[in-house]
Amino acid sequence: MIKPRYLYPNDYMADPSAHVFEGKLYIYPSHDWDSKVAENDNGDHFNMKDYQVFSMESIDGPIKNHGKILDLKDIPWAEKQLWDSDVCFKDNKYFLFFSVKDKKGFFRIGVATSDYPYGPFSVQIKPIPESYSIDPCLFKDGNDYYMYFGGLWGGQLEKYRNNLYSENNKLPKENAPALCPKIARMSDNMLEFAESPRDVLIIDEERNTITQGDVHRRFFEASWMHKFNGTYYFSYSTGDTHKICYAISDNPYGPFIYQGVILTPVIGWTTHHSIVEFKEKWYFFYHDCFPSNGKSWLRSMKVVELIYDKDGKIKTIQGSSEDE
Ligand code: FUB
Repeated sequence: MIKPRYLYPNDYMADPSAHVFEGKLYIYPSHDWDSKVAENDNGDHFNMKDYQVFSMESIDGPIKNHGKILDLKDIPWAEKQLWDSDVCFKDNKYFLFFSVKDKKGFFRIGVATSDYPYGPFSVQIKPIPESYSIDPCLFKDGNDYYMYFGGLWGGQLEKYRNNLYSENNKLPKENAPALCPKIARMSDNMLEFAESPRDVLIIDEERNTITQGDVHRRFFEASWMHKFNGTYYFSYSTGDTHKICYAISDNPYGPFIYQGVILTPVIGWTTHHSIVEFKEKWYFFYHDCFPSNGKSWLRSMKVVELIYDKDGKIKTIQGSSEDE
């Protein structure tokens, strides 16, 4: 079992989305930097402007930085804040999906394509129609590809109902059902949604919907989907309570039954992760702000092994441990 390992001490990288392509681990993080924008609840200080990609041939071997794969200035419709991204492979092409604010200040999800997992990526000139909010996660199931997405507060999800924006929309009351992350099946060419985004419902063991006031279990941001032994595992951040939790289902659309905490709070405000199988073991990629002395906008990516018990329950990982 490997201990938590910082992956790239040379620079600040966050929100690592890890995948196995061509027999190697590829990691697509957000690229943090100190833009001097003041910290606020909207996350304006996460003012990122490019992406780099990394690969590893073994989990404890060297990490290779393949350099910049996309720059904010190359996205004609975007203005600022290149947030979380994800990549998938279909029909001999790699598709990079990313969240960024458009010129009117709305988060949208864009796509860029490449022949190689390490880029360079060519960006589509418009965002995905009907896309909104942040944190795309792409998941292949059989011949279908799905996007999970959404995030509260700075991620703007609470401004939408039935996929429509209104400035008057607010967070639901504490005892009302929590706002749901979204799922949409992707079109054959991966450049559009094949259906309008639907709610991903998270319920408890008694089949009650998790409420908005249940801040230790309700969805905030950072959707991730993986499948283990035929079961769909939806994992996510609880945002202001700083946990990564998970819920399971027998269907990629859910409903998902809440199971527990994968990662306790890390040093730093945000917590964001990905889960991937590599060489018959499972790994959990995440970030924390220990190396930047707690500066929430300067995060460092890490990896640790993910362990299931015999019933498929995930063993909780301690976010801030003594040995750092
Ligand atoms: O990196 C910017 C944002 O911080 C991500 O999109 C969120 O999930 C949070 O990690």
